[in-house]
Amino acid sequence: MSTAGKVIKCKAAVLWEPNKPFSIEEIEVAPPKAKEVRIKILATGICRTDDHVIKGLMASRFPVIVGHEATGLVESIGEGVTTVKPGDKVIPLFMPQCRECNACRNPDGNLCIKSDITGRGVLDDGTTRFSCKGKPVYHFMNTSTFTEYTVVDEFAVAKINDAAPPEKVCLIGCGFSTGYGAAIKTGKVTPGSTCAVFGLGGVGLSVIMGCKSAGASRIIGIDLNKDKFEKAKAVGATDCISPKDSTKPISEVLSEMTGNTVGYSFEVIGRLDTMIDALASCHMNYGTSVVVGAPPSAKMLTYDPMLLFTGRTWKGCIFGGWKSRDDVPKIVNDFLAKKFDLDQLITHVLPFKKIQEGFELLYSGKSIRTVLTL
Ligand code: COD
Ligand code: ZN
Repeated sequence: MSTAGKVIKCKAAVLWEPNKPFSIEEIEVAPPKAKEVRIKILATGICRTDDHVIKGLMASRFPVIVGHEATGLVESIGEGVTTVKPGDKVIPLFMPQCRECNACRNPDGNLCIKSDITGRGVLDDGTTRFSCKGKPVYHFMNTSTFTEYTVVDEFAVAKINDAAPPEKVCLIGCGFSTGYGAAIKTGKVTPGSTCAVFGLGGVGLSVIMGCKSAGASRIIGIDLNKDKFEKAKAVGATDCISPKDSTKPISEVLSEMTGNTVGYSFEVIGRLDTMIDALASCHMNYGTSVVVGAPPSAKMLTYDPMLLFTGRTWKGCIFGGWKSRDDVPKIVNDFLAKKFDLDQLITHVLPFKKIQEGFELLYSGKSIRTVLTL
């Protein structure tokens, strides 16, 4: 029996207030209105940003359904939707692409004006499609994927190849693309170049995969935790070093190791000191340094402007700089063409009801990515 046009009752992980565990509830999901899409979620990854909402570090209205890295199937569409149809395999997009704002119209832009970075928690028409126990439940970053069904605006969903395995390509919705794009799209790493990647978590590993795929001949991973080195080498790092192993500044260590040839450096930790270290580590004249890690909010940094005066380029990116609706389907096809491997990033797969266990794995540092299947 078709569910189109009807309210769907299903299970969702609801956060009623900050600093409380998820509560698996029966919720009601209203049908999609005009230019909206209702999606049955198949698999969803756990990202640190979801935890920022739990901890109250990121603005959000409560109760809320978080989760923003997923694969699903279109269940039904609202009036006027033309880019997806029921049955399509899709990835919801926390960074939308409306194709009309200045960032969308600029060939180099991707920070769409429709992205919900301020935590409005509603769809484009200003209302929510979720309710629980008679109360409205808010959306999260245009996506809300910790639920069996969600509703998104058409500008925040991309149709992907039907052959894509949902429990793997969900990572293309956030973590993987953020790192991979930082190297390929934002840094524009060139063949034969030398790259330095600061921070070897899941996003740093994805940066390494991007550098490798762009043809870098030397990729140096930097992390305080040497347990991270094995996997970094497995995904393409040629060398790994710990800043603790030398009394010299890390930029000097890298310069000596490479004969002063680091063309590209990436900060994938989210710390002010390592942002400066990464900048100083790329070549003083032709080097490019990319800030991937989200900086701590309301913190300023001081740096020697000579670092830039000599010619370096310092840039940052969100979602790797990709234009989400255009690029996500292509990245999925590149995965299917075996241009990179996502298995190295997925350390745990759990049923959706074990979501709390998935977050415990994140806190303990035991997981790179946990994927929940529905
Ligand atoms: N020097 C060297 N290594 C360090 C240091 C240091 N001073 N401090 C920590 N590290 C290492 C840790 O040992 C760890 O291995 C690594 O840095 C960080 O890895 P994780 O596993 O904590 O984190 P990731 O890879 O999952 O993500 C890290 C980011 C900073 C990239 C992430 O939190 C982030 O800010 N993402 C970008 C923001 C964004 O695009 N948001 C949009 C939606 S998510
Ligand atoms: Zn994320």
